[in-house]
Amino acid sequence: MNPTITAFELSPDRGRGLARDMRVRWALEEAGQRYDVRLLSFSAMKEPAHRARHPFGQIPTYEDGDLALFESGAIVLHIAESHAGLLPPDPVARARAISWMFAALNTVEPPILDLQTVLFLERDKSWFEERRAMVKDAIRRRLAELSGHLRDADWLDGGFSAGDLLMVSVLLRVRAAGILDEYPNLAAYVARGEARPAYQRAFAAQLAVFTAASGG
Ligand code: GTB
Repeated sequence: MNPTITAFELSPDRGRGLARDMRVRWALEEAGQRYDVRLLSFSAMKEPAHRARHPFGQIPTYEDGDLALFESGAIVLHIAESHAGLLPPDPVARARAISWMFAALNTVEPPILDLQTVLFLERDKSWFEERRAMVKDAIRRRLAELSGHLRDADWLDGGFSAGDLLMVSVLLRVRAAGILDEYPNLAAYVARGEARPAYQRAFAAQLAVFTAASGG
């Protein structure tokens, strides 16, 4: 039996890989693990059947036999721990790769999420321009630090790991705002992630869902 993940039936990003099922799909593709997908509408996500899997009524989830997981980071960590290729075998290198997973989700992603909130929910506020500038500066501070760490390396800490998978996924969410291109090494890092065959397969799979649901 393949594991089953959940994803948007009709993703608001029109299948451009920004919803968080993409990280899980990418990890599964890197691991060479086939998977099934249960597509959910926004209302189905809030039904008891889905809340039994996800207390907050969101996607993605992951089910494999008796195991049911939610939170994209926890799901990617589980996949990385149960397959070769996403975490180094050496315990020290492995712990460092896991640090990068948390850094992506807890340190780099929060200001990026703040910008989405400002752009989608706060445009009508009198303080919109000021708040947008503050949040963009907060993102720039983090990206400058990350850029300084990466320098001209291909990946954050040795070979490609689940830490890179999550960091690239997070950085992709800020590209449309034009900020990523201010840091050429980070833009190149993201492009390296996107060029991986596993990323390409995951992207094609979630785009196909949107294309089918929207009638092509
Ligand atoms: N911390 C959780 C995780 O990492 O798994 C957050 C999960 C989450 O935010 N899920 C979102 C969701 O289910 C989808 S990914 N939202 C529905 C709801 O809360 O009712 C967030 C997302 C949505 C849309 C875009 N987009 O259109 O670009 C990008 C990301």
